[in-house]
Amino acid sequence: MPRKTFIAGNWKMNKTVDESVVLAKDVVAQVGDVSDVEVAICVPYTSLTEVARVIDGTSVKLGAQDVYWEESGAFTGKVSCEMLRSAGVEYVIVGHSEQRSYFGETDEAVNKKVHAVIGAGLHPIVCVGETLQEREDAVTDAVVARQVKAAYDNVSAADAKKTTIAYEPVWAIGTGKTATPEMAQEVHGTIRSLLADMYDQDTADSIVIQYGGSMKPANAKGLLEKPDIDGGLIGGAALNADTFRGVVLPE
Ligand code: 3PY
Repeated sequence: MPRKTFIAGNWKMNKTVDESVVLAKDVVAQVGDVSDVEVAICVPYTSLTEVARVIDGTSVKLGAQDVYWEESGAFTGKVSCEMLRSAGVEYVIVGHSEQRSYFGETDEAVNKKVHAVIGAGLHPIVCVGETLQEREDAVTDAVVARQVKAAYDNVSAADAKKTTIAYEPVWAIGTGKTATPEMAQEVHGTIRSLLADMYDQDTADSIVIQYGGSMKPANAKGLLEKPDIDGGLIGGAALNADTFRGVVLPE
């Protein structure tokens, strides 16, 4: 079965509750009835419940930007999968490079989050990607393979099919630099082959692999035309409903 294109907006640490409601309404007006592309918006925790109300009854899905793997307890500042689920969340970003680099997120923590998210009946968007130094050192494939293998440690094929991978080269995040479609396809193809080795071809063919890193209307079509690029995790361009639409429905 062909993979459905999946575009998720990552609003990062932007938008108050009121601003989120305004943007979510604009997103619904632009892409709220799109059915051939899966569309999600990953909003700040504080805006989840209000945005859930806005998108209710539309085709736009709700996502969170992180989670903690424990179910409950003395973990000040953390939010559990069940809390997210009860707020209407379906997708959870894990292992974003900003979490890895600013907050010390390890491969092991990413794996625990993947298990917790799937266990709660939600869908992780697992972010992987190399730094500029790693690309220059020609270790991109090794870095991405290490991150994918670690994230999927002890995850069954059936559960792996519930996940999405976002390949986000760190050097392209928030910098305006984008990997060319050819560069991105090369890594996406490598990830798909790795998944086939780790699981089987059917599982590898089922997993949506998004590209992330300064994806915008001007480059979305070229990226999405590549055979192993199945969607995008969108930063800055997701903060405006017009540009977000331009990525969801590129011309
Ligand atoms: C970006 O495009 O900047 C992202 O980090 C998306 O997650």
